[in-house]
Amino acid sequence: MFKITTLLSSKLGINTTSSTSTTSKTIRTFATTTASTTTSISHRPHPHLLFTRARPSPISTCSSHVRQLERISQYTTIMSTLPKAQLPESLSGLTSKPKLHLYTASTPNGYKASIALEELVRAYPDLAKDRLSYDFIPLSFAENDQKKPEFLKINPNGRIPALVDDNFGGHNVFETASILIWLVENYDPESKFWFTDPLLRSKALSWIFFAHGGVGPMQGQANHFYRYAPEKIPYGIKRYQDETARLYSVLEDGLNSGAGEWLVGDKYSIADINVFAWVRSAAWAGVDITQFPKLEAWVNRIEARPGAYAGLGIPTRGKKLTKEEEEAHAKQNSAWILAGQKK
Ligand SMILES: N[C@@H](CCC(=O)N[C@@H](CS)C(=O)NCC(=O)O)C(=O)O
Repeated sequence: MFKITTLLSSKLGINTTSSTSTTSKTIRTFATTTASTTTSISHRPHPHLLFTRARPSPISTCSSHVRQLERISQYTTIMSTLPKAQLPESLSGLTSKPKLHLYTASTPNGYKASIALEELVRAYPDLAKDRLSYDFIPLSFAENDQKKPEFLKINPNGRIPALVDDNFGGHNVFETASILIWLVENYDPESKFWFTDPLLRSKALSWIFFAHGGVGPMQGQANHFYRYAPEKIPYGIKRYQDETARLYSVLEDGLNSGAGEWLVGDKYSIADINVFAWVRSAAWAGVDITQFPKLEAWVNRIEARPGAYAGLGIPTRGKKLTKEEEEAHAKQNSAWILAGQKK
């Protein structure tokens, strides 16, 4: 096994510093890779990531082992070190292999994608049995999963969420707004969450870009200075909280100027989903949402939707924290956030 380990290391660039038992798991034949359809399913990112053709190296002094490996299989699967994929509850009866794979975590950006998927699954139950079927891979920031090489091939930015679509040969999509647009363009045939009218679609894109470039980054910075920064810098905290509140006031005006219920037209769309997950976490950033009554009512309206509720449980549902729990949570997060900044 040691020789095979060394061989894998030199031929395929695999880190083989793990124990022999772990290493034995890294060698699997393509043919024996199976998918279970229970709620925890075998993690199978798209083929180009994990299947590496085992080929003899011209510099190998171990050619007999190369041949031995090739006899085991034409392909060698490198066991992913990412967590296993899981089926969402909404697809618990699914018997076929899910087509979409969402890499995510329980954060506002992660929830955007899971809410969109859960809304679509409910809107198109037949599609959800096939092309729209999905599983999710819960990445751990504490384990730095989002920076692992196999994930960086899916999202070179090393952040969640990211989507792999087997309906399109394992096509990878990253950046939340891009994921939402991909989903409605490909899995919303009746435009239940999107717009066929070019003017409404343009309006929706305006709100999507506004939130993607404004609310997410600014509220993220408010979170950082208010919750995670090693020193409390009043200027930084105020700057980003004020800017987040200002952006909320723009959303409030947006709701006032339309029919009042949704950001675009008279329809709940991905323009709403794209910013909702951030606005509902206003308190974590220290921003008081009660200053914006329309926006607060809009949050409550979306939270009451079964699809949004289900999406907020993927991968896990947050719970209301006490002051002490909030501090402990912030401390735990700041450890990986600050460590990550050094890279
Ligand atoms: N602009 C990106 C932002 C993604 C993002 O910042 N994700 C955060 C979680 S909300 C993340 O993965 N953080 C991990 C890290 O910074 O290492 C998007 O919209 O997808």
